[in-house]
Amino acid sequence: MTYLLVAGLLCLSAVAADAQSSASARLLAAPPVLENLSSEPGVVEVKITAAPARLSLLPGVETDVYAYNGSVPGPTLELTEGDRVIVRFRNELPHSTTIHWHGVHLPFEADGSAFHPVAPGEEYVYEFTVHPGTAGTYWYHPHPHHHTAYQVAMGLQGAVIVRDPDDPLAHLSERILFLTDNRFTAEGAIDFAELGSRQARVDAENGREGDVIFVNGQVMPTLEITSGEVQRWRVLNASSARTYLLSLPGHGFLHVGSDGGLFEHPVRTDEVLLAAAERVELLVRGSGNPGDEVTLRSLPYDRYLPQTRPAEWTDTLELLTVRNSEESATDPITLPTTLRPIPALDPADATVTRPMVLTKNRINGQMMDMSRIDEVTELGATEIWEVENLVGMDHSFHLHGVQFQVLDRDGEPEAQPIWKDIVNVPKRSTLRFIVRFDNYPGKWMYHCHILDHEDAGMMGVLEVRPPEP
Ligand SMILES: [Cu+2]
Repeated sequence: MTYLLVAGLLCLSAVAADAQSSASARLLAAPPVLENLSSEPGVVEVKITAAPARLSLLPGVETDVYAYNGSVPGPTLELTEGDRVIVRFRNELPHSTTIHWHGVHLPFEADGSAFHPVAPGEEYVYEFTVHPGTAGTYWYHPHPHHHTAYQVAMGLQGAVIVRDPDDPLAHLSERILFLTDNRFTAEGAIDFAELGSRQARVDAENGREGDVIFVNGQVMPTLEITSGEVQRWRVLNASSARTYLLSLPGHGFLHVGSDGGLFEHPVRTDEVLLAAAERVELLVRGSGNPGDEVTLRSLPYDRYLPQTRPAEWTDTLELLTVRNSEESATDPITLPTTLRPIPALDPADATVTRPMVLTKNRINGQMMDMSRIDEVTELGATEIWEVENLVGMDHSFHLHGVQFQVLDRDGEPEAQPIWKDIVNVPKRSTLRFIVRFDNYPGKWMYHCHILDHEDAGMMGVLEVRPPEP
């Protein structure tokens, strides 16, 4: 058994190495964009079908996948603040599924959580209006009870971009970097650990990580930049569990946005941590001579328990080649120092501090029960949530339907208010965020976004009730 496992691992690495070496400087391509079927101004109407497909994820190999409209990753939903959105969804999978609009502020019935499953062969219409002030980078993925990790690994995920009509960075050229990882058998099938195997136990503990890293579905593509040009990168971590510590040697980043859109003030940094489901907006300036190349990397980051920490965790992963184009240098661009005002939510307005204690597959000692309401609040309430990770590995915390502002981490105040919907809570640490439950009553899930943990029950339900008459 041990021998077979070892042989299996060797095969996996060979597949990964193959994918890397045959990538040979393919230019980065953005995922397709969903076609707007409405001609009415301010209305975006799209059709999405989830169905089995056979696609070439790795060069020269066909793989059975699940795909949104036949592509992995799925097509990008492009929206503008104020848009009325109608998504006509059809489930042609052999399982129940949903589409969850991760981070988008919308009605409970449109959230696509496990409370609204769509059976095989059925259709569901998601309808919502995009709130002003919510321009940012979001994504969509399935959220069926207990089966999210499997369906995401099979290929179901896509980007959502919400634009501000007065975007202060609209003049910059933009790239989506949609990060996923996956694992394949020697035959090129998506590889899931055998039930009861050591790998299955490692996946359950760490969350399933893959040894092939994709950017927009491509392995190690090349992105071109002109010397002096400033590009805006929207980086989405759509991986089930993997955390990336992004670095672009010799360049650095101007970090301008997070899950819920732009910061008030840009932050210069050399490294950006991106846990599963988080998004960042980064500005990158081209420098050097035509043909110069530099690699976007993910540096080692220890989010693991010592018992299941992968031997390769100290490896630096290569994600993307950034190559200076042959075009002549562009004139330097000046960037605004204030991107937009972000009013800080006031802790004095909070009516309650809600403890959220994270342990293995549990929140506040409980595993998810769809028939239980764990927390109750009133529409319009402002609350502080204190998320404490008691264990020796990082977990994340995602709250559906709203954006929140982190107040402090282990007592250390945040430098500026930032809109987020998912936050990494490092091992044995505590962070507090402040949130206001505006507009939408309903049952909102909160959970760890390591998908295997979510599926195993690391999730709870907050009911937001209309005020008593
Ligand atoms: Cu977790």
